[in-house]
Amino acid sequence: MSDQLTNDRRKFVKSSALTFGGKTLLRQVSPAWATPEGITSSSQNRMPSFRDSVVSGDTIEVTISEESKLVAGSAGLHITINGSSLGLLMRLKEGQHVTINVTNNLTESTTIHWHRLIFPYRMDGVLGVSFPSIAADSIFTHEFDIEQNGTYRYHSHSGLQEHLGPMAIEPKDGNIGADREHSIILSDWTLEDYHDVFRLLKVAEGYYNYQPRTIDDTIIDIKNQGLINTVKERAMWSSMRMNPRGILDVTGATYAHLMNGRDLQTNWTALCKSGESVRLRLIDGSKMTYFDISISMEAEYDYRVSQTSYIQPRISVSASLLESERFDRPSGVNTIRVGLRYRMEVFREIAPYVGAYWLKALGNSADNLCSTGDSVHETGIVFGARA
Ligand SMILES: [Cu+2]
Repeated sequence: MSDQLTNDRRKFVKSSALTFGGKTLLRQVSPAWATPEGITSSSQNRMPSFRDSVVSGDTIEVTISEESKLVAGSAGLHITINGSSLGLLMRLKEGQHVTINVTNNLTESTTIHWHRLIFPYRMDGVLGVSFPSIAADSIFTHEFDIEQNGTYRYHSHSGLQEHLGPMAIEPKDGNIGADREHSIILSDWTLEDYHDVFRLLKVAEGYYNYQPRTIDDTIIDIKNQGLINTVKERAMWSSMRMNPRGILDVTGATYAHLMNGRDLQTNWTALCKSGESVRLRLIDGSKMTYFDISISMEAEYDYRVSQTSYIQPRISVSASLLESERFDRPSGVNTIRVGLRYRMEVFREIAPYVGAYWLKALGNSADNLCSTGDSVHETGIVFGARA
């Protein structure tokens, strides 16, 4: 994201225009609400580029249909909400009363469950618990008071249906505490029919697990913790009839992992201006994936030493945002990297640089490196050209 950061307004507009160009080609992949610009206090009321994908107000119309969509380079059938498989971005306000009319255009019944919202249970679409389902070709009206604020999602609670969408609820005073905000849905998507996936798992639970332990791992474990401990540990897992590497039944063997509907090749980008405060609304909309989120921040300063050359001290910090003790990943700072570069602006467009850096791993990242016998420090030389 930091490469996109610039305080040059012209560049900002230019890069947005380029992304818009790309978006026309990939319209089907990413929902219209996931613009690189996000939502700012000034765009909030106009919302020009979002078309109808960002909705607010007291009455919201939702239509559920089935359409062919392009995801991760392949077309497949998706259940969509108002034309998008990642739904509408509903921007609501704490204290308001909202009416949401859900029209089911599918040939089967569906539901919409408002995840973690506090309201009368009969309004919540949890099939068979609080709700009978919305039959094909019919409309259900959800009506409730909004009693909380924050980031939420809504999703189907019927069979293996996968449609979902984001919901951002502003506090009563309308202050979201940032100049700009981006909603980010992380999800997983397979081209296989979910009923096939389900059947294959019933036939062989490790069907999508391509990384079970091998004899090599046993040899490494014996080296690291001794024969007795290795045997004890293996016995513990087998007494539980579990595979220590089988935490997720469905893996990247069939899933494409998506950020706002885009895969690694088409990559979602967020733009911000220098000096802005930014709020990220992160939503795990996956069926079966834990996402490890980390963020890296860079700061640099230019000291001019002559007409054409600069010395540039820089620091970058990378930190995990999500804590997942189960996987030994506490949140916090993972690495700190400090460096110094020397840059020559010989040509107007391109400035070659050379520099050195020193990196230190901290916390859990350092522990992981220690356990494999690697160093927690790293030094290196960098060179390149700044365009
Ligand atoms: Cu839920």
